Amino acid sequence: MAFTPRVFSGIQPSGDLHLGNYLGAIRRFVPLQATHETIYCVVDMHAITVWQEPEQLRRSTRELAAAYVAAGIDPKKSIIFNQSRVHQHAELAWVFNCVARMGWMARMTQFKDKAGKNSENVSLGLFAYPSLMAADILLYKATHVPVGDDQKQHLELTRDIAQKFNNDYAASIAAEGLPAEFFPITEPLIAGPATRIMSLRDGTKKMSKSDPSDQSRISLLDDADTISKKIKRATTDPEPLPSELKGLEGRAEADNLVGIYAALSDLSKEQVIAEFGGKGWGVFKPALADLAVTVLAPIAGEMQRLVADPASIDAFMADGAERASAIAEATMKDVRQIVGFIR
Ligand code: AQP
Repeated sequence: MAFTPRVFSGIQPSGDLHLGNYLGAIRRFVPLQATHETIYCVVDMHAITVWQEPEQLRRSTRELAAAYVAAGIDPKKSIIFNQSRVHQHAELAWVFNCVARMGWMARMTQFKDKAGKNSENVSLGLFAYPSLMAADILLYKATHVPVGDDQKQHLELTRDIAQKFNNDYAASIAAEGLPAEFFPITEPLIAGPATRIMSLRDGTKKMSKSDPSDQSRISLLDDADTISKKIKRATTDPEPLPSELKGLEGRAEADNLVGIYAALSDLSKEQVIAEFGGKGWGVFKPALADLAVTVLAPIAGEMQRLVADPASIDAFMADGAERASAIAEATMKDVRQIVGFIR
């Protein structure tokens, strides 16, 4: 069956947004508005899988909505809303908890990374997180999900859940006169030079909101001076940049900085190497710092302007939640029938 080309993606309001979130996700959301129906969610229910101070969660939720708009997402064209406002996310997640298998969930590497040695003491929500993520996506029958590379495994799980639901309930889906492929098998959109931005301090760790070192990431609200300092202090090796792409192999930090330059300038890594090959860090780092400031400063300025007026953010998120609810309820109405719930 032909599904409407529809994009869904979400980011957690769980800390300072960073360059990885921007290049791996938000920046790539913007052009999709021209080709797809687009739904961009602030996934506050995912955020509370680890402890969040309530006031801080409200602030981060508005800040993330502001970042979407500041980066170029139009709240009239796209649907922007916070997840907890559309109760069908929780409702469908419960159904999916009963479709997904414990073994599938136990294989999720992000859970293993986040729980670490403490897996007996983390929330049940953190374990069930990928099932809620599947509900976020499939509630809207999204055909495409732009995400960073770290989310690839969760997207595969979403596809498995959709497939199993379609199979397990095939007879009921048919009895309701609904298409056999009730949920789509969603495609991830993971492409470009910035699918996994690494920490500025350690090229083997991804840049992350939860890294204890502020020097490991560039935050979207960092000022020009802070951005420049963080880039100049970024860990690198002593060699100059190679003149061919394969010279970046085994040089994680160099590869990361070249990837960041490429993504910020909409160039390929080959083009960046063609320009800077043979040059030292004393040339490349200041050029990267200037580029990062040129791209990020206007976004930070616009975010600050928007967060100064929380009522206007709440207004466009309320409008987004209303539009999201209409789609979500249509899906849930069918799901309740398919599963056998009486309403
Ligand atoms: N380092 C990254 N490089 C590229 N993309 C990234 N994303 C996150 N980090 C990078 C992408 O940003 C989107 C939102 O991520 P999220 O907030 O839902 O959760 P996350 O992936 O767990 O992000 P963080 O910032 O690293 O948070 P913590 O520290 O809480 O784990 C996703 O599309 C993600 O791929």
